[in-house]
Amino acid sequence: MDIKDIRSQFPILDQEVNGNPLVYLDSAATSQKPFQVIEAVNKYYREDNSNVHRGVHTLGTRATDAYEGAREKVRKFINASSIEEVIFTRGTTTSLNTVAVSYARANLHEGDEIVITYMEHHSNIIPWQQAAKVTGATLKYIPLQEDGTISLDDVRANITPNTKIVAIAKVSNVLGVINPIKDIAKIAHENGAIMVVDGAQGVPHMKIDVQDLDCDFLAFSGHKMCAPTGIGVLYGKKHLLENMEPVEFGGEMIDFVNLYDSTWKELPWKFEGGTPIIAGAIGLGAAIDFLEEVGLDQIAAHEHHLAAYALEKLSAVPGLTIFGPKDPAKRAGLVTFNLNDVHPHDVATVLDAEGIAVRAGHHCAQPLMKWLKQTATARASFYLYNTENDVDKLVEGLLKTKEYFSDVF
Ligand code: 7TS
Repeated sequence: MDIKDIRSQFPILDQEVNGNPLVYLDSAATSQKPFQVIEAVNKYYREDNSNVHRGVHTLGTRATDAYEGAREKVRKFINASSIEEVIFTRGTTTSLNTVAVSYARANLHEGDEIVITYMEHHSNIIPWQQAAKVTGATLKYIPLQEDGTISLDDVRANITPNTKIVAIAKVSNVLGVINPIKDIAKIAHENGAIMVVDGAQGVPHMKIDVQDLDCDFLAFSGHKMCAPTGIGVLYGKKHLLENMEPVEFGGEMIDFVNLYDSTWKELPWKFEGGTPIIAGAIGLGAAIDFLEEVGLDQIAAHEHHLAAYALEKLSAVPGLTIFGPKDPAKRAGLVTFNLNDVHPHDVATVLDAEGIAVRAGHHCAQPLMKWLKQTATARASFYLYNTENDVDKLVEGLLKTKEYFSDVF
């Protein structure tokens, strides 16, 4: 599929915002959805809507087949060994909290360590803070190098035989840094720790193979990979999940319920209490089909090209500071910046008047903002439907912003 074909699949892109063609540069917050996904969700509600795993009636069977079919698509997409290892959740945040509550609280004790980095999203910080408070474990941060990357020497220095959990993002949502998860997982395992990967910004953009990475848990969100909001995935190694207690109890997840105790269904359903996110999972399955049709390698190469192009073009904007590595080889498809002392919310507002959507704020990464010595930043993030023209428009928009706020230059 060439870029024109890809763009034609996303109806939302074909519109004007404030009198200008929409330039959507906020896919790291949430991606747009192609026809294939919209139609799959539409078809489910129009033709197959029913609860799953219970009815013997035809609609119930269709809904169950579609829901479980989506699980198999996810399994194949991340190369999990079995569907028992693929749990549907609400998203990355819920997936990480599930590990922090069910695994960490049961397995950590005083003197144990949880190791994360300064570049983590709040969803990969706060669950560990809470687990540390409850268990008496210590939360440790791997420092960042000057360009925002982490070095394996620092990883080795911070992971010790006391470390029980290492939890790191595949890709930073602010710096765009791609972390060497396979190497970090090896160091974690050599020390007897498990490796938890926040895949929110990684899984949508590059081929992730859980067996190759040898990660123990992987969390990601459907809405950042062309699927609806409200659906996500927790991958976990079977032997770990088998020994974990569910965090939500009720319908769907039980085997037998007695007056004073109950037993759980087998994996993965013991972690899916209540009526699941059926339409969301079906939408995620359709999104995976779409991404695979385009090809994850093509998507990664396209975004990598756009990031390199953006770094080059943006460096010509006077007064613009770009955060994260200058070397495009170390980056995924997003660029975070500030324009002199103009507040990023003002930058985003002027860009919006030009039809350009970027995110401004702390990006749910306040410890990283502190490290960057910024209160907030602006961020342009790319996906498979973005073009060099989008980057050119961003540069034009920033030059206009600069004119508008000429008193701070
Ligand atoms: N981890 C990372 C690295 C993220 O970028 C995000 C969301 C999350 C976890 C949480 O994902 P959720 O789907 O559970 O909310 N990041 C962003 C962002 O950068 N802008 O808006 C949401």
